[in-house]
Amino acid sequence: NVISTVLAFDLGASSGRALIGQLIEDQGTRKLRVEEIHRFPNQAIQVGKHLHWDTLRLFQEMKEGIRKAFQAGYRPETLGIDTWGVDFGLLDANGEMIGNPYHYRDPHTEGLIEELNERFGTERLYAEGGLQFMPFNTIYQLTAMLKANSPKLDMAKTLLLTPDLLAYFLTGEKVCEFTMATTTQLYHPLKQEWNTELMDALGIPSHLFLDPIHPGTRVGTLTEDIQKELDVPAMDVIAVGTHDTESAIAAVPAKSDSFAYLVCGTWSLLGTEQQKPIVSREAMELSFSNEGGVGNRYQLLKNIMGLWIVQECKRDWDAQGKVFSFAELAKLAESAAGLQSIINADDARFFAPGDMPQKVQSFCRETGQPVPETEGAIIRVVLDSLALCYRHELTRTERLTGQSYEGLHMVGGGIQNTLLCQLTANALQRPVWTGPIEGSAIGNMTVQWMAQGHCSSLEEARQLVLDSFPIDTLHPEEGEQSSWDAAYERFTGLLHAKSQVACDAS
Ligand code: ADP
Ligand code: LRH
Repeated sequence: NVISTVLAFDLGASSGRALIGQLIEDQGTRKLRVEEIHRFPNQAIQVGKHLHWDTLRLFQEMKEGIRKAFQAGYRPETLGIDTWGVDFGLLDANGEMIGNPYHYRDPHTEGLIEELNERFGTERLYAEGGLQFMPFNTIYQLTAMLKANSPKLDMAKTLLLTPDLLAYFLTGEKVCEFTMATTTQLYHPLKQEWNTELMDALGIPSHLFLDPIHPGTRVGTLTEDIQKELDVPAMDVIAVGTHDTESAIAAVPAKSDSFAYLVCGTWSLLGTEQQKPIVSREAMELSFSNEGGVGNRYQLLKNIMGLWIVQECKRDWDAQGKVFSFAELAKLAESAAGLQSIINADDARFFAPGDMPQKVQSFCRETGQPVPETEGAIIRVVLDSLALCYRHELTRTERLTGQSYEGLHMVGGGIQNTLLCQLTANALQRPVWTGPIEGSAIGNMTVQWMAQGHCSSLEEARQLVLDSFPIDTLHPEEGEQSSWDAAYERFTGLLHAKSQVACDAS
């Protein structure tokens, strides 16, 4: 017995997908059923000196997803969109998009963290933005445009963050959803309002920003043109936790309200849920973010470079005709010797696209470690190092919250790399619980059910996920503790020797 059918679009930095979700009642118990309808690649496109998203292609693929959902016989009641954070499009006075949105890896923000810290003070920027200083935060992207005298900003009437922009293309309605707003570093997490004073000081036009709405708010209905084009009926678009990380955290099947998670995809986001932001000096020094989440929570988390490094190695080898799937790369890494060399995955060099295998090798060479030569050995270095980084950040999370976490919940596409999950359990010396893979899409769906009145709280939504999907438990392998402890010592030794993309204030 299907209670409700919804459509979720989850657009990550490496791929986008459309999933149908059904809330089902079976002999008194409610469960969730999910089916992937459409999947499409997402790629950065270099044009001249800039790196862009192909936003119109993504929109076209979303329309294809809607068409396919109806063709498959589904009649979704509502639709929700979540995407990666920080990026945006600008609209002119006629409501048309000005140019192509920049990709967050565009190098135009280089040096701006340091410049703004010097101008306004690191403490002030952290206290008023609550975010890890990442070069791509919206504040730096807009500052880069100002410094380049971009005429786009003079023309712009409205700034829409990516999921709001795509929702606008579907409905014609302009909104700004809260979880995305908190990734800009221009939203004051304690005052819960836009930081117009800082915008004025920077010269960023504050009239571009709309008042945030919260997850679960209706945006509007598919325009009549789109209904006609796709031959589908009217359907409401709901603003979910439109930042993909927040949707994924909403789907973490935690049983208690104190838990640690790792959202594992292009990025690794490791942290814990809080009722209030923590913008203490220590949080600043440990370089943690406070991102607005579903249910008015704050996510105290760390951005870790993540499987981006693996994606970029794969892209490099693909181009040379050495084509491996992610599963094959994980197999090769499994056969390679473990804990040989260690990298600091958050070293700034790994942030930019290109030459990734060589970057891993040169890090090892520069730090006097054995240089991995084969594909398997290179990936193994990356996965071992990520696992050590997770241990480091979990320890720091505990320091900040004063809590201790029994284990780590892992969600997202990256958990298909079971080697990484096992290495994480070994590095942490604690259990790791994996699932669901499509965390963001599922959190997107459950917020739609909250909006429809079928689900009353985040806790109920998480219970629904727990009842609906298999969760695997990985225990640390026996006899591994001392080698991981020794490797962790080596890892922490490496950390402060190198520049970090996260610009640790410590
Ligand atoms: P995003 O949403 O950021 O685009 P995903 O959550 O889809 O990313 O995760 C993509 C990552 O998951 C890839 O970079 C890859 O490393 C990993 N991955 C996906 N499928 C597999 C697989 N079958 N085996 C191992 N790793 C995989
Ligand atoms: C993960 C993510 C992360 C952001 C980054 C830009 O997809 O949304 O939370 O920091 O992309």
